[in-house]
Amino acid sequence: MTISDIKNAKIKAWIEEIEKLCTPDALHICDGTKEEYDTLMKKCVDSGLATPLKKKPNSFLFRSLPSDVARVEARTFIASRKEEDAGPTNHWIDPVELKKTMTKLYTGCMKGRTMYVIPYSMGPVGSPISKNGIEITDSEYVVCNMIIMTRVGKKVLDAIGPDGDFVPCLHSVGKPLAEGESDHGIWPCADMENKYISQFPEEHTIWSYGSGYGGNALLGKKCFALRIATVLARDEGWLAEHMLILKLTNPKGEVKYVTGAFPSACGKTNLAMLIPKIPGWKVETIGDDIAWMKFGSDGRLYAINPEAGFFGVAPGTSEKSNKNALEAARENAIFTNCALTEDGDIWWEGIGYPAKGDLIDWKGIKRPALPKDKSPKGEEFAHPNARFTAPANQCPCIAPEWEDPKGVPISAFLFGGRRPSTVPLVHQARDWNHGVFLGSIVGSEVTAAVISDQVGQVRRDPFAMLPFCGYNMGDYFQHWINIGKKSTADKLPKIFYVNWFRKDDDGNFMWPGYGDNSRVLAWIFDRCDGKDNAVDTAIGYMPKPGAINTEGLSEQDKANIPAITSVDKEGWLKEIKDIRENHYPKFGKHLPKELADQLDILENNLKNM
Ligand code: TSX
Ligand code: MN
Repeated sequence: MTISDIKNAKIKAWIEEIEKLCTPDALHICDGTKEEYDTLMKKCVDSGLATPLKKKPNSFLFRSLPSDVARVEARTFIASRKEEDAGPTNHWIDPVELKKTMTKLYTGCMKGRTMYVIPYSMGPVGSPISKNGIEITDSEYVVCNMIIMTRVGKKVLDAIGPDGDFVPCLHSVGKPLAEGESDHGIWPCADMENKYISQFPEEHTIWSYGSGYGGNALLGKKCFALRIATVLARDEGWLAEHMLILKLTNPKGEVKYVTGAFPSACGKTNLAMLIPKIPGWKVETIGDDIAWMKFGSDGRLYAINPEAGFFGVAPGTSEKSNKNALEAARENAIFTNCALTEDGDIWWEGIGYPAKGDLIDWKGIKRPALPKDKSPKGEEFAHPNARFTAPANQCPCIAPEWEDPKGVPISAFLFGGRRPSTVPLVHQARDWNHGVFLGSIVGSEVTAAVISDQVGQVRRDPFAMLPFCGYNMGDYFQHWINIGKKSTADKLPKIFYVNWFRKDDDGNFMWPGYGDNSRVLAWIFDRCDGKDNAVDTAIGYMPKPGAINTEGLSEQDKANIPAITSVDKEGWLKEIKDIRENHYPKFGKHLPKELADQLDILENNLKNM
């Protein structure tokens, strides 16, 4: 395509404006075809940025710089006119000041590079729940990832039409090249203090500069489908959530769809692709990261996965933890910051087998492999945030209807976190507002996987949205309360809190997790049918003794069930104190009264038990 194929005056004017500002050597309008993907990937291989993998057809390994390996929350900004609208959990910045600063950075920033224009759709093209974006970038890596992760091409320009809406997303790696200079195989990016991942919620616009990695650079994902989409969802009465989407089928062939929000390091992608342990049950994937949900005319919420691929954390992914993800990334995949084996395959810690011979680590250094699949902290061969990018339709357990433009009707929302104590295996909210309360208190134990002085403490991550809400999180809670008033209890999803991570006094996990979580999903499924499988407790509905299917569980796992399905009164009273003193006060007058009430109700229930 060329610029003359662009009939939408607003898009054309914007491209020309950015071209004038960034002064690239060339302009390329992306059509998302295989030929385009292959050409751009070859450019990456020729410039030394990508390595073709002999053992994985049409797959490539990239190594970033050590200074550009993850989302940078400290450089992520919500540029609303008023600071209060960004709220207590976001980094606010004045939009006028920010535009001045970033315009300076963008001036001439694409010298020596090609400016790519990526028309993309979040969600099936033409679905009433989908939205369109246009990303301008100077990174071939970004274009190739966007082709896997979203729907790219002329069909999107056609869907936007001559005067339709789109979210403008501007991205540059922030490394202009001098005359005749090339990257020489070095990942281009800017210094930390010049990185900006900026959302303009009032203008529905994204400006990103200085990072080429993941959510900082693939602007359809966290920046659009979450931060900007939460703002659109608030204004238009729907939900944009950091949730996986599952299809469950029981032995009778009945189907239900559930979505679930989990903080990082809880195994959300593993849950999305789970292989059930109970006979006759089937679990399929609709999405592993983001759900957009709108009310249908029947008063039910319908969800789409706005993405078309998986951008998953590689380390820890094995035949045992997630066979389906490995399968999805068998070919046509991009690997970032994984280790490279002598025979031209990738390797990472927790892949399930030791590597042989020498490995090239994520920093490009050749080192002898260890005789195990773990490495000491700081000496990993694959970066702990190394990624695979894989097309969703290559996942063996992808549900046939994953691209249905209507979306799938949702019966349940799951919330979860990594909680070694207090929070039981599963409990169900008594009503919508109680469920919103559970979402608002989501938290996860800080694991040793991140460098933090908070290891072992609970870090609150309400709705697993802490870094992804484009406006005041207190107002976001209120939006959730309001959504519950738009339908009736029989049609709204039932809300559950799950915890796969309870530990005993010796620090051993008390629940086998992984495929055995299907036992909990089955209980939830039956709850949604109103089956008499629960008891009413101080914290909500919990499994009746014997209601969790234990067929095939070990005796030890069976013996643990009473302890992880009972109410820990003292633990919950401590939890309430922490919420009252440390969590809810952050939101000030933006905290919905309904949530303060829920806290009082819970405290009363516990004191009366
Ligand atoms: O992803 C996980 N899930 C969800 C799976 C569908 N993980 C990995 C978390 C890090 C990303 C889990 N880890 C889960 C889980 O349900 N549970 C646990 C804790 C656990 C770890 C090991 C064992 C049992 C529980 N047992 C053995 O290794 C034998
Ligand atoms: Mn995510």
